[in-house]
Amino acid sequence: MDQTEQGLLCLNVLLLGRPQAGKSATGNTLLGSYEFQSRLSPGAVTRECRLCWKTFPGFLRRQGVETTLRLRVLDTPAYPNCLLSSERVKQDVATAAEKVFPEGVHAVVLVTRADVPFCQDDCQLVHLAEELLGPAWRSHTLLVLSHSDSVSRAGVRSEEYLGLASGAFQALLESVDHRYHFVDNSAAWPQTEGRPLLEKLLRISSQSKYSRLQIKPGRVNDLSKRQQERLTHNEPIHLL
Ligand SMILES: Nc1nc2c(ncn2[C@@H]2O[C@H](COP(=O)(O)OP(=O)(O)OP(=O)(O)O)[C@@H](O)[C@H]2O)c(=O)[nH]1
Ligand SMILES: [Mg+2]
Repeated sequence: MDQTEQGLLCLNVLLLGRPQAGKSATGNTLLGSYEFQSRLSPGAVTRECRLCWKTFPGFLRRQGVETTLRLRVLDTPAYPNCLLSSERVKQDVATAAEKVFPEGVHAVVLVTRADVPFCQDDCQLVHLAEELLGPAWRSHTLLVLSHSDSVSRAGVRSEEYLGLASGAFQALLESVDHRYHFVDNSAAWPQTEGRPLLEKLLRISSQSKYSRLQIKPGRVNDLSKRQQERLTHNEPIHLL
């Protein structure tokens, strides 16, 4: 989070998750509007990284000053991916994150589904985050469980539900200091659903003293430099 300008906070968020986990939908919930393409697919909907941003005037008060939040969210292709190689996804994410967040990433959101059992693909995300950002990713990460509406419909409380999850899931939860958040991306009011999620991410950023994660040197190679040229022509969308 930049502290140089009084009355302004920046939050750079990187979304990661396996296919159809609800990454794009979670990005939309964070932004409070439908910006990223999100739909049911037997393949993968998001094929390229895409940045959207939004400004929230007067989102919070800091030291008595009304403060604007400048949120930037980078949506990414699924990892692992049935259409793109793992190396390609890693390179694409590394290139895009380095380009759109030159000052670094404040918070990582690992998206997984609450309505299906945690699986091996989810575990691979740990390696992806570690490889892209180094070991510090853990203190900047929130595990987001999408499809919380299914859990609510089943009449189970979220803590009770998590207690029933596999050992691998518990290990992941422990590795991010038990930071998790259930989200219903199908909610009629994404702004209302997104607010507590945003507040949690701001807390994570503040707890890590507003430090920022950089893409590990060496992750962006010549191949991805070519991809970067392509990204330059893919103008980000300014929402407000
Ligand atoms: N009911 C419900 N549906 C959700 C939720 N989150 C996502 N979905 C649905 O799940 C499907 C996949 O969501 P996406 O946001 O496209 O998932 P993704 O991870 O971006 O998918 P890929 O880009 O294909 O990897 C869509 O039909 C969403 O509407 C949720 O919290 N509740
Ligand atoms: Mg997507």
